[in-house]
Amino acid sequence: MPLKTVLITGASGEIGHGLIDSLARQSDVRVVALDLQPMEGAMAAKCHRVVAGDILDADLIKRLSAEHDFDVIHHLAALLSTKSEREPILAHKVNVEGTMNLLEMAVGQARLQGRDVTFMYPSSIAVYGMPDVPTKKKAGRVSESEWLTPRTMYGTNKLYCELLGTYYAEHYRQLDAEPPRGRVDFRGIRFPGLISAATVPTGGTSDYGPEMLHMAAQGKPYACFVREDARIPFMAMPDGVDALLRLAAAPASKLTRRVYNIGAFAPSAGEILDLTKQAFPGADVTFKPDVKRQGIVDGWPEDVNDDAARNDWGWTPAFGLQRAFSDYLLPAITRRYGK
Ligand code: NAD
Ligand code: AKB
Repeated sequence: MPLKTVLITGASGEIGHGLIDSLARQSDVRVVALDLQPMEGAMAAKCHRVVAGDILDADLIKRLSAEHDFDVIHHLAALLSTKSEREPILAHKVNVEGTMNLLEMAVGQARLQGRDVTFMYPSSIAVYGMPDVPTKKKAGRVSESEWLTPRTMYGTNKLYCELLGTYYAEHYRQLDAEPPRGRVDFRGIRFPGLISAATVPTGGTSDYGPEMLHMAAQGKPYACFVREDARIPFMAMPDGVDALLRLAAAPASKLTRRVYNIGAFAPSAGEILDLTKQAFPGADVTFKPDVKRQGIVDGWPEDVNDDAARNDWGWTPAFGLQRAFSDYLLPAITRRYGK
């Protein structure tokens, strides 16, 4: 079987961790991992090659492109929403210029090799922007074309990069005399907040969900920075990774869109605490809303309509809220912290 070469940028992060684990089980795949941060030994051992470097380093990206023919690129490297709001210029550089560097590399490879290169892009519910809580409640499950009025640098970067990727896939150099021999097959997923048992998030705004659980499991106090009734969609990490792999493998003929919502469950912060307390009755969690971070969460939808993903490529999460806790999060987190 011919080997597929898969590039993962941002490979040392939370999704990268889960994705490398899953890809390592596929014997026909070799992973080239790129991240600013070093990768822990056990993860690095699962990769064909690990490169420490910056997606803004155009020479490095050129070198990687000269050394490998990529079949699939999972472009995960980014600054998340809270960090992006604190450093908006850096966020724009990494999230937009970095993505542009990777798209340029992908289109160069596709044209040179005369075949499509699949480009997977993890977008976010942050592309949505509701003006206030009553509107958010009234909107309910938003579909892909609604409320595309993000209120953060991160959400704005994500929405623009969805458009940029679509341009590279469908209209890049549309005035050229000859049609291209290969294209960038850009595919995006608007992820909800992801909750992993193996890693703890940093720099995001949906972090209160996983932080609450990981702190309770360690017997540490946690002050939740949103209100008890704050509600956004969340998902267990294995489902997030599975979605990336499933969409990457879907036949292009089945896809009616380039960017899809996916949903799993949409608990309030209070409901996450209730489940956390069932497992860790001594959990010391208080609600101390930070008005500004709460404002970001209030701008994100309560839930998403993911009918297109279900119809086109068979999206269906393995974990609902109860099962995510009972069968994935609690056993793995309890093992991790030895409580
Ligand atoms: P993460 O913060 O855990 O990982 C991001 C990784 O990118 C980090 O390891 C970081 O070192 C790396 N990185 C940052 N700047 C870089 C640069 N200039 N060059 C190379 N590497 C760089 O984030 P994650 O949760 O793994 O998210 C991965 C992707 O998924 C991001 O694009 C994020 O926006 C998106 N996403 C995540 C969630 C979530 O809840 N985790 C939800 C929606 C979308
Ligand atoms: C964040 O909070 O920034 C991310 C996301 C929902 O995109 N987890």
